[in-house]
Amino acid sequence: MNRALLSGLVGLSVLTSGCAKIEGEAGSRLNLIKRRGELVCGVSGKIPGFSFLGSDGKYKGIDVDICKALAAGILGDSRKVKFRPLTAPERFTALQTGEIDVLSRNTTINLSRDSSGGNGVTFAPVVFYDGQRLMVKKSANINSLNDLQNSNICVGSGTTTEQNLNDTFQEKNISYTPIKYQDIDQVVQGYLQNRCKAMTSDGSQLAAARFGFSNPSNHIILDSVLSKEPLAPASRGGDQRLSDAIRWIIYALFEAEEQNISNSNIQQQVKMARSNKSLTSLRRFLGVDSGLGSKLGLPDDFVVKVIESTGNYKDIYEKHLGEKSSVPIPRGLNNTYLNGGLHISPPLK
Ligand SMILES: N[C@@H](CCC(=O)N[C@@H](CS)C(=O)NCC(=O)O)C(=O)O
Repeated sequence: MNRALLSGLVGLSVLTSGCAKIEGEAGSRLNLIKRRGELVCGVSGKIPGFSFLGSDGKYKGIDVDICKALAAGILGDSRKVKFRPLTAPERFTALQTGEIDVLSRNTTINLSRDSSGGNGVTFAPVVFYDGQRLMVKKSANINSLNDLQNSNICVGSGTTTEQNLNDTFQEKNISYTPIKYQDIDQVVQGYLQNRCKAMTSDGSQLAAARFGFSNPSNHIILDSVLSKEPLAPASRGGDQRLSDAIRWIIYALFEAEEQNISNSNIQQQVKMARSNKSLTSLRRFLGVDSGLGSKLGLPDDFVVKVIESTGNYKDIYEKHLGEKSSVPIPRGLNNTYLNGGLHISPPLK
């Protein structure tokens, strides 16, 4: 091959690989979200404490605040988010077709959903550790799963709940009939109208549903936990730029709790970091010294924007599921690892 042609080809291949990288970045949905100036987040909208459409027309809950934190981190403004209510069977299609950018909807990570041979989505860190349980009427005198022999059980379709129910009851040789519904409201109605002896879902959803009943104390949630339900946001598979940004914004919520940086002291922390050069890791975390944000395609002060708007993970939890909230759920596994829970962030370095 002649030398000029060869060097031309080498030059072209360098160019092509350079271009491919740039194209990869440009092709990320992260850039689309930035150009659009809005994040589209899929939520349930029917679970108090997680995502619930209030009478003021606004969505509230921890799943909603995760969306707001993502909008603050990516776009610098937590108000730049649009919510799409989705049922369980609709949620993955909405992600795959690009109708939503992020799914933040009490969704369990499992192998089938995460793998490219399954739903081909990428999960973010777990934001709520849950487990499947069953709720029954006190008057029914049911104390254990065995008491549910030959019963109808109300369950949502297209959920892990459906499969776990089958696995557990088959293993224990308890025969039952699943009565399937599209969403939690229908599951609740089926149960309250006595079409089923029990309803089953993630423990958090049962607790949230029970708070809405006229006589919550007439219903008990059985002790048995049928499964692990680690709930996490998700984005479409194969878009590392977007999934990295989502992952590290969520980690920042855990890290800020660990460092006691909350929405009530974030401005003081920024001031302190700016005025003291020796606070190197704080300066890095808060973007006073640049570097971390740009690696993710985010502004260097993305952590500040997030904490200013939603607070850290504890702030979010207390607001929606804390003792004084309308759906109090003890933190348990959803505490920081420093307090015996499972939430931990790798170093933001
Ligand atoms: N975490 C489970 C179940 C979540 C779920 O969507 N449950 C059903 C009821 S069993 C539901 O519709 N929940 C209320 C909602 O999300 O609107 C999953 O990811 O499959």
